[in-house]
Amino acid sequence: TNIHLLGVPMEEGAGRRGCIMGPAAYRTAGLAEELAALGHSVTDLGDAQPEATGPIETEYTHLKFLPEVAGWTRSLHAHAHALSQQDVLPIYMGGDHALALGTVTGHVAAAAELGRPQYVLWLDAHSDFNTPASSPSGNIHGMPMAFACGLGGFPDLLGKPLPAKLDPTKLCMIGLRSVDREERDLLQSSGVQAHDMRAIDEHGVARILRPFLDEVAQSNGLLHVSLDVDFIEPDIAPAVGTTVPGGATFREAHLIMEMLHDTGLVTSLDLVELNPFLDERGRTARLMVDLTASLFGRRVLDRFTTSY
Ligand code: DIR
Ligand code: MN
Ligand code: MN
Ligand code: MN
Repeated sequence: TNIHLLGVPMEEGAGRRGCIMGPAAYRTAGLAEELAALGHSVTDLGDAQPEATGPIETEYTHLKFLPEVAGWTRSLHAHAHALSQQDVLPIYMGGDHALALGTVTGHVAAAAELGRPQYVLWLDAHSDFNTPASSPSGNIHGMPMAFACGLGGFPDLLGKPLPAKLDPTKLCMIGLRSVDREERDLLQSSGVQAHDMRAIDEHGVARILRPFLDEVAQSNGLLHVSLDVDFIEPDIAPAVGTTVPGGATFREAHLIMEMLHDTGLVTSLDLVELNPFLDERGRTARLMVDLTASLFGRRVLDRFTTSY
């Protein structure tokens, strides 16, 4: 695979500072080298820059860093759209989860032009499905999927109308354990395929993920994966501003990545919310690199001779 890494040093969507250091931490942890060692061709495009914007109008005065987030959204939307027209697999090294305002909408727009369905797998403790009206915090990283699905009330973040909306029924979320009250109603009425941690407890990740991957394959879909550090249990992934106990275990997270690799369906990837300022000697950055390596083919044994 021809992998292109794009750094996204943004932190204005999150409630605390530090995600700006994420891309540097992934480089220090050896993301490019690990992927190259698996036989992939890897190009580091360096860091994206936000576009300059004027003030952004809104009636929702609690929205934080609106011009900064809008500048990133416009820039990343254009990057994602352009990258999806090359024969490459982009990895967006965040940066907070507001980066998905641009990456997901850019890939959805490009997929619509191709006439192929765009699917999104959202691995996160949070559904990030708030609108400006429902958000209790005003932190825009809690809103990107509502924006991508075209829900109302958003200011002009993109500088133009959404070229295409993400179909919420093609959005699968796994790992949920912190959803705000109004956000839950929006999520459920939109028809998102939402799976909370209890679903993992009761059924295991494989039984949850398999039907979604089958659906993507059968419809010849494109698949964007968005991996938030807080999807993982904070005991093993402490470097995130919004830890929530009861997250995915080491093996649950790796199994998802291994299954994704086996299908060959993934076409783009966000790595988000890593806050190196909160890390323990690079431990979380290394775990994120290892999970990405599993998604790109690292395994302990070749399994083609054994069926279970
Ligand atoms: C909360 C927290 N639902 C909010 N969201 C996120 O502020 O909207 N935390 N994404 O990481
Ligand atoms: Mn998130
Ligand atoms: Mn989260
Ligand atoms: Mn978040």
